[in-house]
Amino acid sequence: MKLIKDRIAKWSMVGLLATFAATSFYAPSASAHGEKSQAAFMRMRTIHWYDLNWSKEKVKVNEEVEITGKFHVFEGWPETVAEPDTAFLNVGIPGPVFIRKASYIGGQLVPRSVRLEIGKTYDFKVVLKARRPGDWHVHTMMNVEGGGPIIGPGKWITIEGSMSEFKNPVTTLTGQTVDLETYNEGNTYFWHVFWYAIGIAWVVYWVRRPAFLPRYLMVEAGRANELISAGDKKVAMGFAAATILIVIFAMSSANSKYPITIPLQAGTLRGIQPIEEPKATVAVKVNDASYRVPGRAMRMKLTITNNGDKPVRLGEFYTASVRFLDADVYKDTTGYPEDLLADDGLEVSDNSPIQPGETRTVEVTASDAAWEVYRLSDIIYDPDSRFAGLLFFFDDQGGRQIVQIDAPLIPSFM
Ligand SMILES: [Cu+2]
Repeated sequence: MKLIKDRIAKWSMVGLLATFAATSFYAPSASAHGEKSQAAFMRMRTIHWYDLNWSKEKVKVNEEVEITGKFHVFEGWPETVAEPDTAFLNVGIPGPVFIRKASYIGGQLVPRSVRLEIGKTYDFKVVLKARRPGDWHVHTMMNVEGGGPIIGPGKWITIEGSMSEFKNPVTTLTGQTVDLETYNEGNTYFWHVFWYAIGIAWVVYWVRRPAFLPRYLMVEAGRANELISAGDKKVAMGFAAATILIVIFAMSSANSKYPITIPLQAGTLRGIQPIEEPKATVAVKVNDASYRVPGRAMRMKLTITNNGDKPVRLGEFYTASVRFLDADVYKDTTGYPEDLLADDGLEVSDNSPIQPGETRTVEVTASDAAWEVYRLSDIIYDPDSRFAGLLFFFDDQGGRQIVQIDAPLIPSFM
């Protein structure tokens, strides 16, 4: 019996060690940072990011990268996400590996929160300046007050160089140029150390004498007054007076060194200009849409009517950052993140040009590993099985039409 116990103990120890070893060697490189775990239907039905462009994939410290693109605030915004009355255009990076030099929506600088309108499309630009060397997965994202972070597609950008070279100069309206990376650092240190030292000095003054037991007994014996001498009272007054004097003197000297200061600038920006995408002359009706469980594809039956004057073909279906393209019609040249781009993931039963005036019903299949990797397949766990996305149609002259679709998405198990 004892032998068996020993064996169990020994093997559990071995198992424990093996687990430790395995977990310490297992270091997956995270390629998505938060969005995968969010509800699939929310990612499909909140903000549609498109026409994204990254000016560079590799930069040196102090160099700038510009991310531009458009986003559409989906009409069927989910109930559980507060409307984007107060939203903030952010970037999703692990701390300030880049700093944000500027960000714009509709050409307006947006350092503060903005009010976005449901159903509208906006263009944006974010200018980042490289700070910390490494490979970083950079997302554009929108923070919605009462709703949470809405994460756009992430792209890997490499920064080379050394962080010690990083500079962040800014010229104030008082005419001096400072480096925000280090500005006021010494001053902050000085005052914190100074006051901390005074606090310590006060404590040390008292604990030179026995601190606890003898004092406790004296108080118990009703002789508390003898614990504080006249000299102690003078020292206490000295500390109190010095503290008040130093605060007043330091404050007035700070005021004379920095005579012009302003309060923090804040407040939501209203009246952000949306863009007008030309009204699509293609009309699409989603007859039904489904996805296999388990599986990596969704299928939909679309009735497409071309009301324009040029023949068009379906080139792309976008949903939740994932782009499914029909390689015969359209190729991406923007360097869209590989794991989100299905170069030839869109299959249309008949994708010959749809002539002006023609109506055609087609079976469309969007399939790619991304459907599973980015857990859009997890819509099976969502309380609202509806999807939304954008369809991009192209005519033979390179003209593009964007049609938004939105319909229930029904699972099929057999
Ligand atoms: Cu990421």
